[in-house]
Amino acid sequence: MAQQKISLTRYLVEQQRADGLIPGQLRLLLEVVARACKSISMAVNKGDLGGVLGSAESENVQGEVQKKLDIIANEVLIEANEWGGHLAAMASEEMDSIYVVPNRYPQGEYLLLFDPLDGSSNIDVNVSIGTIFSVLKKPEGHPGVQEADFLQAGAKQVAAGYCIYGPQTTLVLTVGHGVAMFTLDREQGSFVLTKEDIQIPPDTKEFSINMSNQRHWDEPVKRYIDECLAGTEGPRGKDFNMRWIASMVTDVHRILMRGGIFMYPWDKREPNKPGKLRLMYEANPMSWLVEQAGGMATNGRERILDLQPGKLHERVSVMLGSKNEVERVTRYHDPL
Ligand code: AHM
Ligand code: MG
Repeated sequence: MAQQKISLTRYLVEQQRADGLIPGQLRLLLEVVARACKSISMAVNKGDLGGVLGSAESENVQGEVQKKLDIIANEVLIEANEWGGHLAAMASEEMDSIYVVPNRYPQGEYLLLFDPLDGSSNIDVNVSIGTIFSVLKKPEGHPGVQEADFLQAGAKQVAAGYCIYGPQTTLVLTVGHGVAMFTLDREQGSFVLTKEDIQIPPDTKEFSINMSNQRHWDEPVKRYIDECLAGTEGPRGKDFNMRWIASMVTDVHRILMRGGIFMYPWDKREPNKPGKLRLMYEANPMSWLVEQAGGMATNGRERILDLQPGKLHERVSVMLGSKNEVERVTRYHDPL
């Protein structure tokens, strides 16, 4: 790292100048999202002292009980983003339908999607959680904005990232030119560039999956994990380690930092549901970040970023991380 600290603002301005990749409106959007993440980070840090822990006694559209912090984070992101003129609408894992920017504010050309607080089950036990976000452009050709405008494949994203609230608060971002990481300097109140051009090693000896679901998996996933578990005696000829934080955002962050494979596959308990994780708020932004870092992301059969969403809250099976491992488990899904 150079001696001089590079703030998120400076990084974005320099990217904008260098290749025009970040139009002014998008830069504003990303700065506003980062500011919202700072506020969420402060709420998370306060914990019990801020009265923010525990359940809110409400359910989201997916029938999951919402935590107070899920709702707080959702409100912070909406309030921060609705007035700047850069957005047409937002969609969130915690809201039934899209939130159109109110008429009293100018309408922008971007659409913002987010999982305001990923890893909700970890909130009350002081384990790292985070915000995941994805940015799309509103399709042209019609006035106003509707839910169908959001139903774009992940390959159409113009920015994606996440912010982790852990021992450090870190923001990880791509605008299609590699992956950069920023760490929140709490004294200065600004995000400082701490890693650029993050690369996921193609091979790994670490997998991340909820092993308690093993008996429900499909054969290809069972085979892949069985072979990892067989260690030096098995076909892989090496020992594997396992990590499962149960916050996708943090499990994927570990993979971006040191490699590994993360999987949340389809399972037999709910045969008609394609998976647990959400395509538009979790899988798409994480898949783009992983691909931008030289990794791979599939649903076992197809590239996640090529999937055409049929609805806003669509779910998907997810396998992502070190390229050679994701390639392998995807190959195991091929019909003979
Ligand atoms: P959330 O968005 O409600 O927090 O749910 C998604 C989370 C992911 O972060 C994580 O990978 C998974 O659910 C954990 O699932 P499990 O409870 O099976 O460990
Ligand atoms: Mg989530």
